[in-house]
Amino acid sequence: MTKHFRIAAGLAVAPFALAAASHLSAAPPTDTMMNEQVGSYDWVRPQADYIRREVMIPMRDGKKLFTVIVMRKGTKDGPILLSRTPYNAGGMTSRNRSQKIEEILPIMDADFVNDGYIRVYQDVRGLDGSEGDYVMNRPLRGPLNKTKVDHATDAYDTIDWLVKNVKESNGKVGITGSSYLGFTSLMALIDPHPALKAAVPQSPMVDGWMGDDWFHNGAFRMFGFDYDLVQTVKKGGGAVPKGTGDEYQAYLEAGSAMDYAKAYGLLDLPVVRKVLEHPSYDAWWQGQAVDKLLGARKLTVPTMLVVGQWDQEDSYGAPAVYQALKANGTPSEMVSLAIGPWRHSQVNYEARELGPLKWEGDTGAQFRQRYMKPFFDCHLKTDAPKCDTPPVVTYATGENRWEVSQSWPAGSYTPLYLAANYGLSWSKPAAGSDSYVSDPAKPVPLLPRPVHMQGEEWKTWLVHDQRFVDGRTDVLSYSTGVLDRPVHIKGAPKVELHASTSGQDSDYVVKLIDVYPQENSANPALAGYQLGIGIEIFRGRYVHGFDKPQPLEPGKGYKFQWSLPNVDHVFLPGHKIMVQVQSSLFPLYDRNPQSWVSSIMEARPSDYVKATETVTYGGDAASAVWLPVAGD
Ligand code: PG9
Repeated sequence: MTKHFRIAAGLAVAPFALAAASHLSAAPPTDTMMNEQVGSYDWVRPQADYIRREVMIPMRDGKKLFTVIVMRKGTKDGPILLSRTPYNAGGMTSRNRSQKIEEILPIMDADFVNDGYIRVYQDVRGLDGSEGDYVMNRPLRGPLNKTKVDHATDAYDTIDWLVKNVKESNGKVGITGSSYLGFTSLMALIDPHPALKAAVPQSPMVDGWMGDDWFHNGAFRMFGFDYDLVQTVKKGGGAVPKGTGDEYQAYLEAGSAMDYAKAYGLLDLPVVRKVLEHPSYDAWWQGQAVDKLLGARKLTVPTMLVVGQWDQEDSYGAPAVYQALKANGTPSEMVSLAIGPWRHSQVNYEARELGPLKWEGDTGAQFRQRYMKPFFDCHLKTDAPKCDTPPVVTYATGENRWEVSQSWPAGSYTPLYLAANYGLSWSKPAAGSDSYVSDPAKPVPLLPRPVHMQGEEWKTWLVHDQRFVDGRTDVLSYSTGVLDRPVHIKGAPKVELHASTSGQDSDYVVKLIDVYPQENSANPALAGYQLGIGIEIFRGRYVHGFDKPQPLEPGKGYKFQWSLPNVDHVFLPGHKIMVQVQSSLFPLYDRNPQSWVSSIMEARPSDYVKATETVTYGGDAASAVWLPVAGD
């Protein structure tokens, strides 16, 4: 060690030695072989700018739920903002193990805790630090749940304990969170605690069969098994161990959902067996539909429903609850809707862009500060400001601006008809048809291969350039000419597809696409871009009803009708509108064998057959996409 370093080292050691000596003398001598592992360490230091408490809150059945309470030091008379999560409340409130409150909480919380709010996160029953049995999306007490507890009672008991035991609170509670946390927020609205004064469910899971997470219009999302393996296994859980290859190939080689579950040992998971046992929209699924549960009740807690228009996981739930509540006469003062330019849950993160699309600023922060927090403030604060929550607030993508509407949908449905020569026409065209061969051995990919749905691709696949399917003979593409005026749509486009199959079952996927001008010097990445504005599937066997799957008669024409996700979008002049029709979207959805099997979950390799699909237009079988055109 050089002389210089030694002195420096000596100097460096001296203060430590002095400091240590002042403490060490108080401690017993440390012999060299004592066990050096200590029991615990409190990472929240005295210098922290916040208070963080971990408590076990007793539920009515005696089970205790792990709950973390965080607030800035000095908070008093504060509203409580509660989230009930299956994703580890302890971890969600200890990011970076910082001494600064803004650093340990999710970024959406900063505005709230810096304005006197008390933030509370709780592990749902049976997961992480909470006691009890875990049941995925635990149904409401009743025919599907014979126990005395569910997310409504657990929320009630939690709120009751909080307002009685958190001395810094003003006795008023709001509830929020995205996806599963949006689901638990909605469930808290059933027989709510009187202290619950406002709710903002974001991208809530509402109906797992109709359009949230597990199925869309009957087509099954096999990647849900990965989620099951993560969420319902105490030891060894995680993504299904199919390696790092092309997921398109992995799922194709596995075969049906049952074959896939067997190949990866998933049948031991009750939640996997439940889904395999309930492929159709039966009483088990219908009984869990939260839009139906809430639509049958009077809403007593002001609620702002939030969703992203490119939400790849739960685009169905929030608009469905909104429509169900409006249908039962719930006034705008009690229920409002917000749709932003976001992927799943992006409302709670930085949202300046999505894929190649760039917005006017951070639309997540804009929404939270301009609409979400004022909504909570006016219902939760002591000496609250007046409520002026807009009935519907949406971000008009294309023109990239927030706008308020008095109702939703906010456009009048206008048919855009499929026409000859792969055209689209605002007036009914002459009759005709186009055909393609759908081959389950070569399904249309969700994304360019190799497909990886575990990573970043998963967040943005809905805005991926659709040109990657160019040239596929099993994808029909219809287009308008270049638009000479904007076409502004505000609502859920509705598909009316007249089609027949040579098989006995078929899936149909329709994509509504915004085609950008071929040249774009301002942003070359968008030159000619084909941006999905809505992509949705319909499983043909349910054409007579989602609870009664029936074979299709080969060669017979059917009218298939379903909705695309809710959007506020402007097709600008110079752009084109495109509609694509295909019969698979793989491996997002399991393949339709196209021969008749009682349950596609258990289709055998020999059941998968090619089929010729025929799409008709004009005349009495005029396929169209009905666009909710706003009268700007
Ligand atoms: N979409 C996720 C999920 C919700 C509910 C059930 C299963 C999955 C989520 O992001 O929580």
